[in-house]
Amino acid sequence: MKKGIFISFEGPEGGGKSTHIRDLERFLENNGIKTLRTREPGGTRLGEVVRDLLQNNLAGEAPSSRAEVMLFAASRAQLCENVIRPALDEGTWVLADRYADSTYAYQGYARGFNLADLKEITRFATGSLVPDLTILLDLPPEASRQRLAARANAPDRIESEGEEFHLKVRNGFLELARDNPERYAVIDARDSREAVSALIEAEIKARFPNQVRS
Ligand code: Z5A
Repeated sequence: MKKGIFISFEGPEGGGKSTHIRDLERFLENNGIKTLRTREPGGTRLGEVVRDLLQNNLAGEAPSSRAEVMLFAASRAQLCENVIRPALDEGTWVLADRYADSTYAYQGYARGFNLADLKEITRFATGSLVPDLTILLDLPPEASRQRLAARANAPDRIESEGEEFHLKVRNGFLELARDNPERYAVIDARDSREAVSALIEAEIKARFPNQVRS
């Protein structure tokens, strides 16, 4: 039975998901809460191979758009069954660096696949496991590009998509947040790291007052 809390971090690339998950991890651990960080695609041995297939063309050819959907779903299925559910069952809080909403934003709103189909594939892959809270770190494409340009590594296959694609991703996330206001917290990721972390902590305290106090 699920005893832990499941929090996903979503948003355009460079929004600070990894950074703010690390900050939240420290905050929760100071409150005596055990946490586990996951990432997608990846987070299991199988998932990390899928990540290489998706991002670095490990197979020597890019996946077709439909194969891309199924590969993200396969990585998520493995992660849910082998990592996320067992952790939640033992009372650990799971902090996920991307989850199903990324499929809806990237493969749905940006690539154009039908959201109802993607939801059905996700339901099968996850056994209907939905986060308790989704933190959307919202960033306009130009700010995202600037942050990515400051990194040493070359853009991967999906990062290399054009401006229009990334705008659709951002707007897709904002629409998902509007459609699911009880699950989503939207945070302006252009603020400083300290300001964004403080907003996330305030959101967690407000939503889970019995577990988080200080
Ligand atoms: N994808 C998909 O299409 N469908 C799916 O179902 C799933 C994923 C699950 C995974 O990328 C790709 O797969 C992603 C979506 C797609 N592709 N794209 N494009 P990834 O895992 O390799 O990377 P990412 O998720 O796109 O995120 P990232 O590039 O690792 O960025 P981040 O984790 O959000 O940000 P960060 O590394 O914490 O921060 C970036 C920089 O900004 C860094 O220098 C920080 O120091 C700085 N930073 C962070 N926060 C701040 C604030 N608040 N102020 C200033 N600077 C900050």
